[in-house]
Amino acid sequence: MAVNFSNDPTAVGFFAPTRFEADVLECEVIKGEVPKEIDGAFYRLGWDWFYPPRLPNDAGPFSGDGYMGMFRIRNGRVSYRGRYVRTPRFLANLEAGRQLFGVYRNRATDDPSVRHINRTVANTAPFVHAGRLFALKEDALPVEMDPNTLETRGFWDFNGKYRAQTFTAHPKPDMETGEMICYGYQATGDLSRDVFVYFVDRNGEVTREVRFQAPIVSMMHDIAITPKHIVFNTSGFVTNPEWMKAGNVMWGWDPSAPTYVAILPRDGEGKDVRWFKGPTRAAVHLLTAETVGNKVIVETPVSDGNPFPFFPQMDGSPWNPKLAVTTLRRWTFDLSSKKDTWEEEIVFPNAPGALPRIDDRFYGLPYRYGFMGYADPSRPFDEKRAGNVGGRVTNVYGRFDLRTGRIVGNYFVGEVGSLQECQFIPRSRNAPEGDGWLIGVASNYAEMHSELVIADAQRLDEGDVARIRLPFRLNSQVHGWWANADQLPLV
Ligand code: V55
Ligand code: FE
Repeated sequence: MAVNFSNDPTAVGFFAPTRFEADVLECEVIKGEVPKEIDGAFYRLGWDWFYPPRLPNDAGPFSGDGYMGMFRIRNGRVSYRGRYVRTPRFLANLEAGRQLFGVYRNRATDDPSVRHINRTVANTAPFVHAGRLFALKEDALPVEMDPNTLETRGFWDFNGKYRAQTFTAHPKPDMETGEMICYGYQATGDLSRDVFVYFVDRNGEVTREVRFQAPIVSMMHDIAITPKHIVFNTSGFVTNPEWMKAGNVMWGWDPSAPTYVAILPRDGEGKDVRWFKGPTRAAVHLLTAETVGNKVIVETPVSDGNPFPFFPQMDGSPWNPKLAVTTLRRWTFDLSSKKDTWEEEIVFPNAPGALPRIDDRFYGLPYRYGFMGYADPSRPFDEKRAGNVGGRVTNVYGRFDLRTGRIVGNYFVGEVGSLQECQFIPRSRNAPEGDGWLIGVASNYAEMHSELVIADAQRLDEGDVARIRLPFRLNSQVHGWWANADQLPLV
């Protein structure tokens, strides 16, 4: 059976699979100069379907094969490498010459011959801790990859001390202690309400486990940490056995599902979790959080409805693009109050973005700045030349001052481009918060190739300091991670 994507309506333009692996020993710098101080690697993980989906109702961007890219930056020079993650699923498909796995997180839709094989695509977020590089997806354990060759090393279970069956795509590093705080939800199997939380020290040893149960089975994609607390949240993405039996992707959007937020004291046990309950929301990615006195304050992009059209509305209602729009909001939880509700305030009403970042050195610390790509309508946008993408795309990276509620500068990619998630590179180890560069990949629709852009995070309005041209189109990124050369054994 020949490989043929012509029946896959999502395999078009910049979203078409690339289906090749690449090494560019030195990339072309088409503008400016790559700062000599930068020494490290920008990893980017996303999807690239190697064989077409098995079933038409799959969640395309969330189910495609994991593909890791790496920009190694040193001495003003940049190299690029891209590799598929060699998951058990990828290898089983390669052996068969076709897609054996069915829809997103629903094993019953797989070919019976692979029901015993781990079905993760490891396509969501790169992460670096204790000198190791991981490709993460929240339905499985971390897949370790060689940080230089991007060879797949296999699942990592922390020497048997990590007991959950799943591992989040968004662990949090605590830069003060060198710890990693991570968790798995549906920890004891599909549709379980178990959440297992792990504290892993700077050497990669599990030091503590906390177990609790969520009130519902819902996507719990990200967490936020403060020096005192860990915040977990559910959303309108829910599931149930009947929904799964009908052959659906795991998540459906329930427009009536409440949002539950768990606050776990960092030194507490499962019984110390305090649950709050609020209206239907999707806060998929949390910017970060702070504990101020008796209050926990979380800052996060939020939508009131379903942000992902490939997860169907459970009640059969049409997907509402207006309710998918995010605004950056502040959620305040008062631990001294007996109420189980929280205050919600919209801080940035006009900057719809979904992939917020901070200066990574400030996870678990008081912070002031956020960085996020969003659609800025005041910038020119060549709708026609941007081709099939349609509508407003992410065209700027903004610097968000959470103290004043102002966007203090934004970087514009140009009128025929769009931007993927940015990462922050500190100028030096002890530079003040937000002093450094933003790095990210841009899609150039006019020439159908990708570019790597680097902008000064304190002077975003001045444009990029360097622009690197790839001689091809990169696969679609979900998330990235920046690792300084002192965090990994890089060559
Ligand atoms: C997200 C992405 C995923 C996933 C669950 O961005 C949540 C949120 C790319 O896969 O499986
Ligand atoms: Fe994510």
